[in-house]
Amino acid sequence: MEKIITQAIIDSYLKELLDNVETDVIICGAGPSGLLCGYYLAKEKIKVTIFERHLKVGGGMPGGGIMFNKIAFQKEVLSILDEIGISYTHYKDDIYVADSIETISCLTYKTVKSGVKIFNLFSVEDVVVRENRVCGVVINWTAVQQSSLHVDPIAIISKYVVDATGHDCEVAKIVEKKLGWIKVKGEQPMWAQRGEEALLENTKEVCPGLVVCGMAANAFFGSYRMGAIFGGMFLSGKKAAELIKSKIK
Ligand code: 48F
Repeated sequence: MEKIITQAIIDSYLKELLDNVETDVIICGAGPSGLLCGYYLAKEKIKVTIFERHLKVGGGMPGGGIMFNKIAFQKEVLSILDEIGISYTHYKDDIYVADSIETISCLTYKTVKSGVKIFNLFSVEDVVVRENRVCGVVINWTAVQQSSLHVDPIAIISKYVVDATGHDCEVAKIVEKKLGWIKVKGEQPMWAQRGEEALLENTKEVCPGLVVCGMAANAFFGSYRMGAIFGGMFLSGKKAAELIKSKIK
């Protein structure tokens, strides 16, 4: 039995990894914006592969605000919550509250079931380029990175790369540092209203082949942070998907 268990794990994992060596869209980071972006793309039959650095998916969402596992949403995203199957209650004015564990569970379920392949424990450490276009990423095991082992990475090829790495905007920073094609301004302090308003506008293709979404988009354009309100993250993930869909199809 042990032998079959081992064979089953290795065989099925390697098949999936091989199947994702070339994909339509690579999303870097399985936080709320990256997951939702993946969900809307996969719904359109676009092949999506997510690489997530950590063991768990969800980024900053499960932690809620200061580990109180509640998160806030605005009225305008209730239709997305309904589509994903997330329950919520009205709190005050146009603010609604949801359980962060339920939210990330429902979102992960919908994303995976829509056909997105998530590889956890992989860190994106570089991009692949051709001429003036980003056309893939370079990945290595997070454990290799953390232990500073000298182990060469592998490359994954795609039509589009999405930087959904959150506050650190890591993929865009690699492009800035190595190629100088773009400038990452860096995130501003907290101003929830302004941060949320800016997020949709900031969700865009910042150089050929690279789209920023979620907090990475605000960090890229030097906009404000907003704390444990997630309407902007959802709208940003959806917009990134629509943008890529219009280019691919
Ligand atoms: O930080 P994160 O949740 O990003 P987001 O989708 O959402 C932001 C909110 O959680 C919150 C907020 C709400 O208003 O401001 O912060 O923009 O998720 C980012 C994910 O990317 C992973 C990281 O582990 C996290 O799960 N990540 C970061 N860098 C890399 C990465 C990398 N180089 N390779 C792979 N994954």
